[in-house]
Order: sequence, then C-alpha cells, then structure tokens
Amino acid sequence: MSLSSQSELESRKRAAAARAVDEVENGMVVGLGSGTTAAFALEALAVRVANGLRISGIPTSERTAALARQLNIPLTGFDAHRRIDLTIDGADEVERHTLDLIKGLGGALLREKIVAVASDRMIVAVDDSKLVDRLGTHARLPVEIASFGWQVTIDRLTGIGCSPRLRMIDERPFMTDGGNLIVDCAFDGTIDRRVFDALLASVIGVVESGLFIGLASKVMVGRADGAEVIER
Ligand code: A5P
Repeated sequence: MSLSSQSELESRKRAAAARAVDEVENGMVVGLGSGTTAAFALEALAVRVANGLRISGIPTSERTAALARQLNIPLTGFDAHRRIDLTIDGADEVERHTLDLIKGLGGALLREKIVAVASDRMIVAVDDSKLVDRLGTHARLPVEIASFGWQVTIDRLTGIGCSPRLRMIDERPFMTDGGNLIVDCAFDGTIDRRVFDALLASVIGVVESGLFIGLASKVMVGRADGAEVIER
C-alpha cells in the first residue's frame, strides 16, 4: 500500500472512530475495543477525558489496556461493573443489511465478545473497505481454540467443513491474551450463520468464534468525506 493510500485509510478510520466517540456521555462505563481503529477511538476519547469527561473503560485486550493507561483513560473491570453502557470496537467485516460482524483478525475476539454481550450498546467503527454485502467476502472466520489438544480440535473443525488454518506469527502459533490459539476458517456467508456458530461451539476445544451476530447496534463507516452512520 502506498504512503498516500495508507494515510487515506488512516483518516477514514479516524473519522469513524471520532464519530463513535461522540456518543460517549459523562458517567458511562465504556468497553474499549482492540485494533487500529479502536486505538484511534481511544485517542479521541483521551482528548475528551483530558477536557473533563468522566468515564471508566473496560479494555478488550492487554494492548488496549496499556494504551488506555498511557493516554490516562481510567480503567475498571467486571469486578466493579457487570454492565457496560457503550462499547466502541472495530471489525474485520460488517454486513451492511444485518450489521453482523466478523471479528478477531487482531486475536482479541474472546474478550471482545465478552465485553460486547455485556454492553447495552455496541458501536462499531470501520473504514469503508470493511463494509460488505455478505460476511465472508474478504475475511476468513477467526475461531479461538484451547492450546491443549489443538491438533484434534483442528481435525474436528475440518470435519465440519471449516478448512482451518492455524494462525502463525514469527513461525510460532499466535497466542491470545488468554493463552489460547486462533484458527482462521473458511466461511460461507450464504449458510445459516446461527446454526453454523452453534456447530462451531459444539466442537470440544473451541473457545469462541469471531461471528458477532446481532450485537452491533450502530456502525460508523469512515469515508473520504466523513463518517456514514448505519443503524440497526
Ligand atoms: C481484534 O481482535 C479485531 O476484532 C479488530 O476489531 C479488528 O481486527 C479490526 O481491527 P482494525 O481496526 O485494525 O482493522
């Protein structure tokens, strides 16, 4: 990617993230997503916190927690709060007519999903390349699996038609914050995704999938000329 298209993409992500952060109000518990777009949201949130906004955040990854601390965004956890008012997160694909998502390219899908389901509202911030007519257009489906016995879990995933690929980084298996592994599965967006998700969950060794069905309430799509808001 050329430098100019990289900075163009960055400005689309920033536009979406800034629009999402506009929705944060005083006193909220905010779920803090992971990934580059969520990091831009953290930067925008930090500016508002520095100007007096009182919120506390629940981070979805160690990386996000570290960035939030660096930016002086107060953090909290589920020990203090069982519900989250609003979560802002990115996504790898957003299906336009359903707002269903594929997430997990950054490897934080388990914590992201725990935070999303505990949230009254989930706002997703993406650049316009992530918007698709059907899930599975560009992205494979990340599935988090236990590291113990991963070989048999992968065999079982193959058995249900996933064609799983173990995610590697620097020639080693990628490890999540929770010490699990990720496999990236082929995903056919035309099948019944709730049934498929239940089938994935039935495989012993599968921890969670990156299918986020019915969780996003609003999507901010960053474009060259600003952010488009798509609501459920
Ligand atoms: C992290 O696990 C993912 O779910 C991210 O939300 C996703 O990969 C989007 O990241 P970017 O904003 O960096 O594209």
